[in-house]
Amino acid sequence: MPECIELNIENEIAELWLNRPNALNALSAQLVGEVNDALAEVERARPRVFILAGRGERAFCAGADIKEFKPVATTVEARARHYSRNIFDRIEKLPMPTIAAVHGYTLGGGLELALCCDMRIAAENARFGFPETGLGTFPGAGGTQRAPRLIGRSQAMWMIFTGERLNASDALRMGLVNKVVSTDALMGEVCKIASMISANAPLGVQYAKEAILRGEKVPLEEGIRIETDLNMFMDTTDDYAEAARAFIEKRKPVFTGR
Ligand code: CO8
Repeated sequence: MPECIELNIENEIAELWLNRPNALNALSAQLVGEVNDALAEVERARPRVFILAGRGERAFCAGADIKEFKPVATTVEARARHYSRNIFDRIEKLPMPTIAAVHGYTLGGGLELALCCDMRIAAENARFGFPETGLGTFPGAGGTQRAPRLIGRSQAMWMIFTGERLNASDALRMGLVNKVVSTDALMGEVCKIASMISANAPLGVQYAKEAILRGEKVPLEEGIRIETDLNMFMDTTDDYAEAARAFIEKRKPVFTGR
């Protein structure tokens, strides 16, 4: 049984909870290992939506476990350590929509985890920052790449160079999060969004995500070709026909994911 996380998959919605509230959900080696195992389970179960959240009142995640920090002698050892942390890329590559439900401290590797998700919904008490440069390093789990792509180079540089913490309304203004809700309402809001997504055609949602992610890496013209190819496939699906039938019959469509 995992000790540092919880994974619940119900009604095709997966909730992965970081669960070390006494350490503000810091990313210990054990927690990272358990997240890796949980992601394998999510990849196998293929839920419609994946939610990442943190237990306890004070933090989504306060970043790497500083108590486990150990300098290494060579970059060869450092490289081995980096590859053991592939949870970041793995979350980004999940085929279903992913939502980070963030509250309290969301720092360093915790913010980098949230940046791997497709959407971020924040509680009013959320506080965001990259403290790494004050710890003798810099964000190395995607922060220097994903933050500028999301909020722009200059804002990301400001956050990374200064380590200053943003509150939830600053984060919303910058586009770091999609929405801010009261702290008590956080999980209710995230579950509502997850239900809205899972009421839509599964293949429509999945291929939309694929088109967006693949399109980001190529020039617009090629992106349009990717979109067209995936979109033409949609026209052949049962759910496309079902949606038109349901519209004419004035009822809600029943999607099967085929
Ligand atoms: N690592 C380990 N333990 C932590 C961490 C952490 N990052 N953050 C908090 N804790 C522990 C504290 O040690 C304390 O434990 P204890 O009660 O046993 O002393 C408990 O959580 C509560 O914390 P505080 O008493 O410090 O609470 P405060 O309200 O005084 O302060 C802060 C809250 C401001 C969040 C403070 O705890 C803090 O500054 N924490 C460190 C935040 C930080 O610098 N994080 C970035 C680390 S670098 C990073 O994330 C790089 C990511 C690389 C990728 C990693 C992949 C695995």
